[in-house]
Amino acid sequence: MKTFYSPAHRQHAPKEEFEAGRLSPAVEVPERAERVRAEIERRNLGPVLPPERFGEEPILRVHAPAFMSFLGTAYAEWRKRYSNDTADALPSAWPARGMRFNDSDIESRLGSFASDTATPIGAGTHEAARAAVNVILTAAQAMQRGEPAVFALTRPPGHHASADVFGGYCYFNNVAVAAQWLADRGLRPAILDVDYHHGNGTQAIFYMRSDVLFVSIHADPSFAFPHFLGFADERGEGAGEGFNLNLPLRRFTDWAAYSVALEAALAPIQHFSPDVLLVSLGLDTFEADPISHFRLKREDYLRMGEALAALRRPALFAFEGGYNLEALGDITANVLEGFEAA
Ligand code: OKP
Ligand code: ZN
Repeated sequence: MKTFYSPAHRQHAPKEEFEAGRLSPAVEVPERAERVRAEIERRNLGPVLPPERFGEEPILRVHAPAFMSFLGTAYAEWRKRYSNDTADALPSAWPARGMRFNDSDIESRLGSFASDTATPIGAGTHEAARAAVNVILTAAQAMQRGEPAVFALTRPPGHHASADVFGGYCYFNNVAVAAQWLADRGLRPAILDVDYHHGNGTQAIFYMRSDVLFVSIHADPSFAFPHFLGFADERGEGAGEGFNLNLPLRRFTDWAAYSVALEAALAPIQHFSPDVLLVSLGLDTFEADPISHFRLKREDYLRMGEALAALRRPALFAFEGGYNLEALGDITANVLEGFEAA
């Protein structure tokens, strides 16, 4: 299987996030993607290829123009405001209930476009996020040209970003941009999100639509991030009713329970009959993930790949979360290898 990868991701190297009442070391770090690339090379899973450049247009099919230009200039504006300070841009105030919308300065823009305090914007964040989109669009183009399966090693991740909100370590929604790009070319995409956290951004982008199916298996938002979306009763709206499926699971879910949910997710996907399955491949369901609470083991990721292959559909895998640096390469490659072996 071909892997698409750009070293530009390294330009996004957050040091800290504000979380659980304190500044703590960032977990969404460059080493994540480097570990995965190293393991793909070590196992000879296939060529690792650079992205082509796609420009802004495919991003603007999903993201709002004001959001797009905000991400382009946010860090420069932040530096101008706090010129003697080298810290990354992080919001500290939001237009909560009862307040007015305002986006006249960088502080109000950060509060208007951000959903959390864990998603810093640094000097190279925009460049890296744009490269991730180019990586997944190059992968989508390979699918359009008949590739049966590809891996987009996207970093930063994307599934928490909506049309005009960034957060949860995500800036542009890589998978949503790719799904839209494929739909614009007459292909029928379905998205399966297996990250530990609900893909609230992807859900929001396609919630009113019947042309893109979104299915997500994740930790129940009644105890897990993103807290405010991802419940089982969210089934889509208007034309999109019935085209959104959430399968929230309890803490400490292991493969026995997870595989039941996975089968429940695959049935509607098979029924939708997609031309391309996009997998938001988060690896933070692993038993030793430092920020998550499921209990999948290394070999379970082989089974996951095999289960996805049973759909007999072309598949685009896109890297999302997963924070155990030591295991990350192994469990990611296991999914891809399980898929190819089946
Ligand atoms: C991004 B991805 C938990 C705080 C979580 C943000 C998590 C973002 C996950 N106490 N903070 O879906 O892996
Ligand atoms: Zn996650």
